[in-house]
Amino acid sequence: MRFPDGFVWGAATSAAQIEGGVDVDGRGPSVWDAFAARPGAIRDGTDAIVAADHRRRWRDDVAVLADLGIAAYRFSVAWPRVQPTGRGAANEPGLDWYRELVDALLAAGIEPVVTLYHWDLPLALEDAGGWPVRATADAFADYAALVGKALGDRVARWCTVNEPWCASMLGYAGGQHAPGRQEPDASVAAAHHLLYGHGLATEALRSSVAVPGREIAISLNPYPVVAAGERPEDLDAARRVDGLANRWWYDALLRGAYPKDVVDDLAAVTDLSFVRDGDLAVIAAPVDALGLNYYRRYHVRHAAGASAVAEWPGSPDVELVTPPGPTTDGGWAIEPEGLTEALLRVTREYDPPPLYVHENGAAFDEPFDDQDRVAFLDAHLRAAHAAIAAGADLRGYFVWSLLDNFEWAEGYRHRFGIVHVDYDTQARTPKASARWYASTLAHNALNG
Ligand code: IFM
Repeated sequence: MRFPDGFVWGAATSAAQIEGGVDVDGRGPSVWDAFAARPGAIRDGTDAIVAADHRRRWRDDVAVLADLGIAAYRFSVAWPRVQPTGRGAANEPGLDWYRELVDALLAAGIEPVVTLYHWDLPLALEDAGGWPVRATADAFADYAALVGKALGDRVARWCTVNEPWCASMLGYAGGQHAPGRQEPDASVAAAHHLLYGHGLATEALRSSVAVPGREIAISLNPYPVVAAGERPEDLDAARRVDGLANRWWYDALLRGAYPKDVVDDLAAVTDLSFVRDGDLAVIAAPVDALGLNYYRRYHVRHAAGASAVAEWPGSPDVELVTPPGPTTDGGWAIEPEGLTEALLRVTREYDPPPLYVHENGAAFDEPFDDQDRVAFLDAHLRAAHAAIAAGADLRGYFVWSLLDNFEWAEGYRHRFGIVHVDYDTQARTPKASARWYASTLAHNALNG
């Protein structure tokens, strides 16, 4: 089962989940530092002050990537390392480290893929209102320009924002992610400003990235939605969740308008008065690629009041259910065919730019011989292959994640890495899945 020539095989991480080194380079505090310090916010009571200690051990991690033959490494830049308060001149020691990391990757023949925002908002910007405030999007554009200027002579592939649905809805509506606010109206403003910030950052990167083959993308996390019931209200619950999880983002980015039914649903919590003339044109300025992060489908039914305080602003009566069948350690149903569906849905309904799976992986607590992860990755790569065969212009796949890491509100309970991290010694040990992935990408093909 061969993949197209030139298919990009990668691995992904994010700054807040692996770097640690919060006291190095003059880095400022992020919303996740503050959130993790709140009693009860992180399930196992941990924080990301050390995480996988990547800020200090990054050379080892580049060596691991090289040893596995991974062609592209998608990592994120920590905004508070570049601008400790989220504004003002660049903090050069922070940028210098990212320059060093990029140079080491390039020297090892590994292509860097730089994500600008993977949820670690500088705390000072949250204190000034956070993503619900328009000024945060303007600040993000300034930050994008600084990073673009520093790395734009050596990095071709960029991602502006990772999973804006999570950053807005989990952070400002459900509150299970930083900054932990439960304000439905603010979550929608955050969603809009994350998209607007993406558009502004795309403009900034276009003028600063000079490497041939420049590719600017955003990474979304689509969830194919299945109605768990046949009542009209179950179908309506599925429509609502599909609207907020998927169509809100696709429609804005690829059609330049928010979907009317979702706007109507949201009228219960917001009048969208923060959307200004011209914003949607900025948001919908063409990107060169679209990243999709796939983990699972959503199975949804109507249940009165089930989501009164949750990540579905304007829809207090939707409930997510787990279908029968195998799950990952996090309880997420394993449904590889959902990846085919996600890739084909965007292909058929939106005429998107070239696609990448920017993240796909699973939590399994199998320290070294992680056969469940091998089976998961194999099944999902087959699903990706099926989508290509059916017409999706999929150009690459990034496994989530290179390393075991800080899984946000779950702390260190869930291990997503193909490389095991011993958090006592910080030793890295490639798991069976890492060897399997190395062999797969070396052949550019799956067996049979
Ligand atoms: O760990 C996260 C990542 O930060 C964003 N996408 C989903 C992953 C697994 O939950």
